[in-house]
Amino acid sequence: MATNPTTLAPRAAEASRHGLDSESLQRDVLENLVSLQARYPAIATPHDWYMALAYSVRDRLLVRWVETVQSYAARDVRIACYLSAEFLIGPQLGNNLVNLGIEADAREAMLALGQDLDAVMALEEEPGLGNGGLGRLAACYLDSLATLEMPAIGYGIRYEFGIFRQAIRDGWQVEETDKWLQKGNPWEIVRPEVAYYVNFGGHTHSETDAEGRFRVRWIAANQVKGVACDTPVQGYRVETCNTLRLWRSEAVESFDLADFNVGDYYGAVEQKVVSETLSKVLYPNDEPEMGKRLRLAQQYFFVSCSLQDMLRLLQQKGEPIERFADVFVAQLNDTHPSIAVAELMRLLLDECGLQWGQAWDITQRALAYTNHTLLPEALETWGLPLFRGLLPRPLEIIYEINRRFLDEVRQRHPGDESRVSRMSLIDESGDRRIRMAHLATVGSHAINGVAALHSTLLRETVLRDFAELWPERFHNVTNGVTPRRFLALCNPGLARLLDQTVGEGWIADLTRLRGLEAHADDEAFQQRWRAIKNANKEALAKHIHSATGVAVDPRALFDIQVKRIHEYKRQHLNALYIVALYQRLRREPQLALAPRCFVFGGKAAPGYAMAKLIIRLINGIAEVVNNDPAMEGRLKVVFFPNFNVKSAHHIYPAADLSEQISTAGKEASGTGNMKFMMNGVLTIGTLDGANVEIREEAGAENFFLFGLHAQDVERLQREGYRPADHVTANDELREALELIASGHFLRGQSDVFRPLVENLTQWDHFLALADYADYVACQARVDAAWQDPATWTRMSILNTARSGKFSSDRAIREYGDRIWGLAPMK
Ligand code: 26V
Repeated sequence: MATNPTTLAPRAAEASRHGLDSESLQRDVLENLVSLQARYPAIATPHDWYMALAYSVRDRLLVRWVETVQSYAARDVRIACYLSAEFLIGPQLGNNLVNLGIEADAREAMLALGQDLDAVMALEEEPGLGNGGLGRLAACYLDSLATLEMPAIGYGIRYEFGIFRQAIRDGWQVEETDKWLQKGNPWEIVRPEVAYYVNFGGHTHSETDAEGRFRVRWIAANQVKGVACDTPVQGYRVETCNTLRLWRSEAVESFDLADFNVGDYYGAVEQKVVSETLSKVLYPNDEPEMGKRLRLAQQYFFVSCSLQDMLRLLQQKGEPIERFADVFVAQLNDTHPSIAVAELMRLLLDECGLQWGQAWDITQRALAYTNHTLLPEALETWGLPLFRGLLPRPLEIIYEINRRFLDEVRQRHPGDESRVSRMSLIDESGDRRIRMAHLATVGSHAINGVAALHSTLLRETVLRDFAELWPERFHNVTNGVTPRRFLALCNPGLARLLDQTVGEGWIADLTRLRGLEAHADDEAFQQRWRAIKNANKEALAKHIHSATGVAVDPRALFDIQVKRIHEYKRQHLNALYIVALYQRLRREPQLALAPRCFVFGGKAAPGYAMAKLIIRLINGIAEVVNNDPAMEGRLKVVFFPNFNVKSAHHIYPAADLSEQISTAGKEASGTGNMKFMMNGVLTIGTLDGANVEIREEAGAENFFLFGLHAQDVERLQREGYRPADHVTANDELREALELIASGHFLRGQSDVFRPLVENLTQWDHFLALADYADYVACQARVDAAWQDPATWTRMSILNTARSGKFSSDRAIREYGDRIWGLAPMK
């Protein structure tokens, strides 16, 4: 029964804020509805109920949060700081309920208030503060750090506009702004008192101080203030609640006033607007940088705020500056925060007055760098004029780091000037540019790739000279994903069956899923397994219908490819196969092929024309196939718009087949592949990224492998690849390409897909045509396996059973042991 909040005594209300039972939750939700939303139940909107529940859950996190923060300040612990320009944390309510262990109580409480928990959770806007895998990885790692009770802080940028929302109009991607903060963010605590100033522009001035030491002052042209916006990160069923601290930029008041006093009111306001623009919008990480000054400013802004915050915490702990690297280790999530090498040096030299040698020792011991891509066009560099204009003092420090580093190289390899220029932090081959991966490598004590194959290739290619110089600094840490969100939360049906079969312990120790192997051939168990998958497919079918208007049959094989749209990920290879299937079925309606529903999802970078064209092609194929009566009950094609964490929750658990078909050597790891595997989805894939390890774990017989190996790809490209040969040799492929070029999938407009077809037949940089025939043959094996439900279900069960390695808990333990010197608390 609902309680009248006005009758609650203050003491009782206080106690209820901590209570984890459904009654105290219910009381608190009602109280928050009145005191925070200013609403009574009768007039409350569904969103009011969401806010009231979110605040009630947050209250329960705060107790643990405050205690965790206090214990880090008081105890002699090393704190891992995860520096990342992106944190794609996804919706918070459901995850916090799971981690606090109060989902059932919350459901009961909301029911008593006349609300359905799932409907309330569906109202949450997700913070899209990341592009894809890299940002989501950072979020999974925060979940594991808290769950393993490891002292950690996530540092990043609080973008006002996250990744754009993708709408599909007339088959094309259209970008819309992401207004995730419009209705307020109940998970965030803004801390105006935790703020730092960051310099930009101007010049430097060197002098000798009273003690005769060389000192540099940076006389900045302007300053921006960074304010801490904190989000609690609750571990799974533990007392630890860590912090995600995101920086929001603000104007510096005193600067405004100075301008105001001399009468330049509009100048002052303009300065304010520029300052506040810094944290406005997330850039796509998969578009070439080229002169994006604001992006560099963002990177320096969040890195400087974070390092200053670490220095302040060090002081609060009463530790001397010499102990910085004993108290903190900062992991650089790709090169986006690699300016930390220069900024930490600057803070230690210019602000703390240390000598170069000591500052460099601290910097190297405190920093570690993770590389997330080998694609040459993706390696970050910044032109010198832009860098100098924005960051004159960090640039001087980079020059000095480079001078000392190249001396070392020359000493080790006398006369080898080509090695020196290959390794230099400055690329002098054209316009001079700073190589951020080299800066991050030189400034770190540990460098790692994100899957075994990727780490090997990293040592052999992009960072070869560095791995030769410092082999002991190179590591592999294969990525992982959190089983809390990507299994327990998003697949409650399967989670229940797992609880009953192997015990609840699997959620914090995913290797326990091995206990499922014993049931893989058990007919009754197989039936329950299939029933859960079917229910998930029915639920996805509803989402697909409401998002696209397409009705799909849950009995069809759900063949799914969701990820950013990229030529190297080869959504067009999948599309080519669908076109070939379509032609086959038209020609031979009796063909004994299992009904399939192909689902695609993913955003294209706004400036990436080819990726946008691939989306248009998929939608064109979908329109033709789905409206052809001959395809009814045989073939369906869906492009699910605006793939994000929230829709991912519905997609992974409902898939039968996971498409991981990138050109071997190009996908550093992939993490969607792991999310599918946990949910009992079979993979069709190349030997790329973590697929290699997924296949090793699952067993080769439970993985559909095709395609060239990384060495073949490299050799083929070196020796001269001729895609046209594959077209001539394969009639089905040739006809598919011709049909696309003819405009058949764009209401007869023959010019639109031409560039795509020409690109494939002339260049095919990612060898889609070279892998085509093998892919098609592999898809035939998929079809055969699907037609035997006992075989398929066994494979599905074994995939889940053997997915333990891909928990982010395992990955974080490895970072803790090998890189941070930091053990889990429990
Ligand atoms: C950036 C660019 C920029 C220029 C155009 C091409 C291009 C392609 C990709 C990227 C992404 C760079 C960093 C990144 O997001 N890497 C992803 O990190 C994931 C987490 O480790 C990993 O699973 C993905 O395989 C990897 O692509």
